[in-house]
Amino acid sequence: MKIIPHKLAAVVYLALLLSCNAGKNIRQDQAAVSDKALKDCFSIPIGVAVGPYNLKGDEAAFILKQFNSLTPENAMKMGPIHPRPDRYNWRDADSIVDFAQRNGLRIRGHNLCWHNQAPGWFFTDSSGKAVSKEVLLRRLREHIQAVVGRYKGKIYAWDVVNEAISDKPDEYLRNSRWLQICGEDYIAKAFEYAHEADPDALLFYNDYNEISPIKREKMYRLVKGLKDAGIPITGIGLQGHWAINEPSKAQLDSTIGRFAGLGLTIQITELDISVYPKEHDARPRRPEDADTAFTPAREAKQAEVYRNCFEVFKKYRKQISGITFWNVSDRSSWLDDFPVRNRKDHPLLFDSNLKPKKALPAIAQYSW
Ligand code: HAH
Repeated sequence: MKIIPHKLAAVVYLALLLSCNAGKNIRQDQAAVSDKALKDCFSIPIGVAVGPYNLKGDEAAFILKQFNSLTPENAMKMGPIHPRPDRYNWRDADSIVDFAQRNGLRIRGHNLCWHNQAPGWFFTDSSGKAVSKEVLLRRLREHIQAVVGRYKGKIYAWDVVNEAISDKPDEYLRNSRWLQICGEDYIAKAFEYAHEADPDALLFYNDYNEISPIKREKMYRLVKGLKDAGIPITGIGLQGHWAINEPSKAQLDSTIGRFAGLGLTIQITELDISVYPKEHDARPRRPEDADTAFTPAREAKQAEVYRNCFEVFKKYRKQISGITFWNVSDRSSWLDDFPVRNRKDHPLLFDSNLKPKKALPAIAQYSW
């Protein structure tokens, strides 16, 4: 067959045009996924942990675009908000609540009873001796009444008790001042006081390392015990402080699956994925800790862990009623100082310039 040059040119031109257009459509689809705000990818509240410093400048507008729920990272913890018996420090908490209210975001309160960041005065009398169970529970009730009462109707969910379970395999509850003085009653009491102060708020037990089968069973025992005893617990908070090497899909599936049948709602309350293999305790610096670059290999691995998590979250979408990220972007994260001080981490969906990382489209494909 004789090929006529200008006909060949036309065919080549047409083929090129078609393939370019096909490419353009794919690129447009990808852009559509990653341009879409995070909160608009999911039909449940998508939150972020903040301090007042996040609510100004470029981060304020960014938060409003990407998230529709706020958790005060520190401002409502016992120490910061109630530093002395006769003094509440409302300033930071109020500023976060005002920002959320002005802009129509929900608020998850964090937290009402914890062994950490709890001021020493709670547990001691004026001579420094440990107080009685009765005094400690009275102080807890007054504290919860004041904090929950102040934000009644504005905070839709509270982490009532945080991290009460021991990390030691053979120990059930953490050997905290709360446990030492009150026995395990303080946990149920905290829920009762919170319910009394705001009967409409959702009330959560919140903890970490939930993917460990041993800790998970202890959490199950605790929340099931509370529920069966008629204590007003409505949800379980899985913190979700994970890392480049965990969780596997199977680990996460069996974790969420374990809690799914309890008749409690589940929220992922503090999600981040460290680029360093998981370590649970603070430790001194080692030479390899100097290697903090966010390499393409780390980015790809992290995106895969995020992807796996959201694939499993989607499977349990009927049980999961909220997901909160623990900090706004890689500009600043609590993991920059934990478990190793001053080791830069990159655990979030957005980089230090607030630009989406590979993890964002990786999770957006599991929108619901
Ligand atoms: C969380 N603990 C706390 O709930 C939160 O209030 C704080 O701001 C940061 C993290 C997590 C945690 C852990 O994953 C391992 C050891 C201790 C604490």
